[in-house]
Amino acid sequence: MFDLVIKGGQIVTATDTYDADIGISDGQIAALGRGLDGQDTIDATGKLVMPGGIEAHCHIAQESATGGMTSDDYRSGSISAAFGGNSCFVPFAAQHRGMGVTETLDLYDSRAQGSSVIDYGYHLIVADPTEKVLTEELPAAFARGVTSFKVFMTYDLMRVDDRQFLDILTVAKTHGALTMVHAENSGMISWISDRLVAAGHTSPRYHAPSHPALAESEAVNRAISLAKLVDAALLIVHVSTPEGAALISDARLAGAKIFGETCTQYLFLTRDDLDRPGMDGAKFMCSPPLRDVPTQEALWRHLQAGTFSVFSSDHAPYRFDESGKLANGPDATFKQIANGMPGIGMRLPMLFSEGVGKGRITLQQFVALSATNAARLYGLEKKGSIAIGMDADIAIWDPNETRTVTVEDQHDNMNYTPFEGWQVTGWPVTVLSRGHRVIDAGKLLAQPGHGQYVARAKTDLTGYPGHRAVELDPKTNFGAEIAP
Ligand code: DUC
Ligand code: ZN
Ligand code: ZN
Repeated sequence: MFDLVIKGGQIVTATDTYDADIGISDGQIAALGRGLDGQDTIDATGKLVMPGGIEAHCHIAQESATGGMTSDDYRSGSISAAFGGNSCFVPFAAQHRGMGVTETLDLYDSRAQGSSVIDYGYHLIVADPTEKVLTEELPAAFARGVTSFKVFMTYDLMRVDDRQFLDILTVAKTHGALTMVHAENSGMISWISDRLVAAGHTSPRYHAPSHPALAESEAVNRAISLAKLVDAALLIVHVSTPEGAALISDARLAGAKIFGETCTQYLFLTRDDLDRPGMDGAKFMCSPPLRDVPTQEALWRHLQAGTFSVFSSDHAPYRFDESGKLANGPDATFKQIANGMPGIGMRLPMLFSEGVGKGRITLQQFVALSATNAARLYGLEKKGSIAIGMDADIAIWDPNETRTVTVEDQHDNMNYTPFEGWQVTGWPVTVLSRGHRVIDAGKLLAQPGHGQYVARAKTDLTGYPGHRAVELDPKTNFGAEIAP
């Protein structure tokens, strides 16, 4: 007799589709079979039973370097994620200059503990790689289960230079952590932005030309080169251009430990959305910016071909009012408007409807992109699949439910969704976290605090031969041991 049995559904994993019941005890999957009985039962007849989504790129209770706070905290952000089919998420914990890493993680612990309805971890943003950070605090973060570190190549208050980037890659490599990078060329962006503003081109639509595709591809190429120099693992986040994606694909083909991520908005929105009347374009400002339809098609090809291991929302919620997008007034220039848009609740319904529903990806690819790949890459050892011994983090989808997207359906703290009015088919109707119903039939059933911190393991790099620069290899550099 199990605590809970999910009966009659079609189970989908990253490799298989099969009919079976799932027996759950003590929050874990205890059996897969037929005719299982439990103290409690969920009838999943006609439904798809999949691993709960893992949202691996979102900004929750995070202040920017200039002080603006995201509108979602761990309560509202996790609730919105859960309504969108997720049972785990990994937001960022952002170090700002002058802050320690341990202090940063303690701060985010205080924001997350007792608030989240789903399990969570953090990626650490490193903006101030002092000697203490490199030698003491990053290893301590890793030991605490924070096994991924993000760096920025742009934003004056956040970015690291190439040498600092190499230091972080090297420490990450030593411990088995994964470095993540926001890859855009800072000088190109500030040079164009200043010229646009000086010429009076200040409205939100000029955010697109201020962040040219070349700024992304130059930085992606440089980031990959730095990672290859020290043979470290690197994930390029929120890739928005075919050129950036092709660089990642080439590096992967060459065996380098390079990974890529793209996001919902780059597949479904374009720079024309930035050109909406008045300040409405501000709702669609994110960095890198939205591109065009040919770019969307190229990014779909890369998603299908496996260039992108992860597909994320990059939920960075700033309300369309003076608390968020309009904090610098109704006439702010595009340079003064917060970058980011919400989407944690729409990542999976959009990918399911437009991906699986329109024959662009298989159900298996959907599961891989929604949960399994992120679990493996980010060391969430008990999550991301339906197998005996895994956490019972499960999303049950009605593949036929059709909805028109509204902001009310997002259950976040936002006053808009960039996907308003889209028709989607396929909806997560029940979401379980460690066997506990978080969402069922449109209702929130978990309390804030149900979600627990998950210490993550290191990335499995099996199958990546890597790349040893001859200049760093003692066999070919006259015996100099200068990097691990
Ligand atoms: N980078 C992100 O990852 N999200 C929002 C804005 C940004 O620059
Ligand atoms: Zn970024
Ligand atoms: Zn982001």
